[in-house]
Amino acid sequence: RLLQEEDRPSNGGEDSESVPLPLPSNSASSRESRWSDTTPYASKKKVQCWLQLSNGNWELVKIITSSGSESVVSLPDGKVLKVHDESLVSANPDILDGVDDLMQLSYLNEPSVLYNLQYRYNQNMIYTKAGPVLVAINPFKKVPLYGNDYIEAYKRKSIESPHVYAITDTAIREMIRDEVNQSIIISGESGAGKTETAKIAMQYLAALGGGSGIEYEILKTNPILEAFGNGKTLRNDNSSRFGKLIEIHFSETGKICGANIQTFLLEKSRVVQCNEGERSYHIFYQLCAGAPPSLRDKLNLRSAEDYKYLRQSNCYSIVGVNDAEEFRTVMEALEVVHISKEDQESVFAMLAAVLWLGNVSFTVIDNENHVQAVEDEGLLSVAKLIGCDIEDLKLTLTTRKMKVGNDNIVQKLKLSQAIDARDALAKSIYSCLFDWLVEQINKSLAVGKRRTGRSISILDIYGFESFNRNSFEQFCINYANERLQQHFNRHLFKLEQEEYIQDGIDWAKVEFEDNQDCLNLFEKKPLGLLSLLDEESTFPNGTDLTFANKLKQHLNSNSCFKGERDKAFTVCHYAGEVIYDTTGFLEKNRDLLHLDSIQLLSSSTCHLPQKFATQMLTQTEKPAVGPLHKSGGADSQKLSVATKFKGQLFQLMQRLESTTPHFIRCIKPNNLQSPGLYEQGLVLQQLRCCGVLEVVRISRSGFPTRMSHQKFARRMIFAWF
Ligand code: AD9
Ligand code: MG
Repeated sequence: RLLQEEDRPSNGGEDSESVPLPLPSNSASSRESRWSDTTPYASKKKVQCWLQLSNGNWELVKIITSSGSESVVSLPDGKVLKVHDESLVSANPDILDGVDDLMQLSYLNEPSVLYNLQYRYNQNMIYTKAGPVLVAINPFKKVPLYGNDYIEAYKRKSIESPHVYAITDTAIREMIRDEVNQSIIISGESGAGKTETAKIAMQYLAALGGGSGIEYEILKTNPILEAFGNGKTLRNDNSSRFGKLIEIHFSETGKICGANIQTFLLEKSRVVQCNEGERSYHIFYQLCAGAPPSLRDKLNLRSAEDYKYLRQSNCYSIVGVNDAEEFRTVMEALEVVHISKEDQESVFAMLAAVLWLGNVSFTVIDNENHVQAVEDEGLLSVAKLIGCDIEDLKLTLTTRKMKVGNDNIVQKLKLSQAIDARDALAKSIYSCLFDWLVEQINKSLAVGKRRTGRSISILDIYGFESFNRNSFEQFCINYANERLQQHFNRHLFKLEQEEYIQDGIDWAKVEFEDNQDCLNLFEKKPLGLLSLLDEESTFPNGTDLTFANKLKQHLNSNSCFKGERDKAFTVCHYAGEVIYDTTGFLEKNRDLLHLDSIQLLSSSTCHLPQKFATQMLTQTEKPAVGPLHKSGGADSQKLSVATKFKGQLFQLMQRLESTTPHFIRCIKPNNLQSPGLYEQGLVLQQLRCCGVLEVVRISRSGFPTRMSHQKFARRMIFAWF
């Protein structure tokens, strides 16, 4: 009957539902030779195969007959098709369904890997090993895999199933055994689950290395940093807007004795502006919703809807999140990390000052668009909360002191300049507050004098992002991800294979997508994205448009770069192409704050603004990068944001290089943040761009352990005694 059906043209190969669709960049046959063993399909005589349908998904089909280069196959729904053997990919026997480690698959190809991950995912087994890498697929729901019973089981090794706990356990053991610092490096796109994974790893470390009580403090840093450094984006309701490396130190007996947190480039612009449907930092909404009455009075606090900075994106709440409750959690956590009640109040005052700053408005006073600040509730509240004189505040927001020759002159600001000055002050206060908080936390977690040399660092940075409109923030975030991807490549492809070749082992090299070209596009001097950005930022007449034109002029020959219309350009990242709109790039890169504003803060009667002023001044002593430097302006001068960030990333990579890395790759199964939805195409794209399949291939043909003779001898002795 099936064969008869096959003869009918309407159900034949032209059926639009099921025409095999090779993906444009990578045909099924080339994929087969890249990732599977190279035996031609026909000689395998498999009964089960994968066939790609026109929607891109793979379907398991049964071969009925084969002749020449064509086969007749039946689909699960009973349909029968005649297809070219080229469009068939070997499937694994049922016995291999849902294996723990992709290395165990007999046929290693894209559909088999996708199927294996999906098979497990459907049963809440969100973790799978890909050789040395742990793949974690975001369940977008609570899965019963965590808590003390599981921790205990992984500690005792009574469960073998891949897990963050298992990889963290390995890190602890290797740290103790080899006396080498370890790192757990978590990567993946925005919303893939990095921050959650980092917390799960910390939970395991705290359980195993706990005892002194400091582990409790370490865990409590999470709600604080998330409140102040995370916000809702279109990709993720709890998106990290900063990068974080937490280094947890252990004593000789394997107990946690302290920790240190380093953060990277907080997205300041979110404080004053965010897209429709997104939110600013959680803490603002938490404060507005959860502050107790006495605090509300002190801060003259209103509801979130009353603040312009929070109103503009038209989004105040997050489904399933109670901001008031979260606020109590944050207050408790601040207590745990020893931030005094007084300091806490100062922190909240700074937050309220930022919110009220957004409500400060100006009136135009002449036909040159010069302005004066409106003396309303907003302005009065800011002056009170910052602890400064209201007249000083008005002057700071509407004028600029300048030195021309030997004379000090006062220049009036135009409306747009005054708004910029106001927003710059709000952003600076917030980012200083964030840095100050991290500093306080670090004091509380300090390791003490006895540094042990035994540590486990967990890296959780903002994931790769691509929106309809991408600005300077995405530019920096994606650059950081490019660097991280290189670290991944270096350890899993380059070093591994180089070692085999060096040792004279007969080794067929596995090719991988090297992202060096893209990194060069960013970092090359003088003609790279970062250098050109800095150069343009120092020109008094530089604009976003002149910057975009320079890029097009100098970088068009680079294969990772494409000039776009108007002020835009495209970068071909390892994770996909992103179009950047250069609007605001120069200003954000310069990140200037008028000296007047710093002086205003230092004149404050409160201790936090004074500290912030000092903090801002210490950042301004670096070589000048700013257009006003040349005109002798009295503005702060400092390293550009991009250059500083680049330096931080280099340092980070250096630090990680001195550790034994453990990689976790988080995968987002759908873009809707919804449970149970596994979109093959989306998963595949993430697996491809980070080279998960190549890693498996190398590990499968490679060697499980490598050790110097000395180390081997030491291990033997270790084992004997
Ligand atoms: V970003 O780059 O910071 O924008 P992340 O950090 O990769 O991103 P995050 O950890 O914040 O993503 O995860 C997004 C959401 O997925 C979380 O808020 C949870 O709702 C959900 N998630 C992630 N991992 C798990 C998990 N193991 N169990 C349950 C999870 N839910
Ligand atoms: Mg995150």
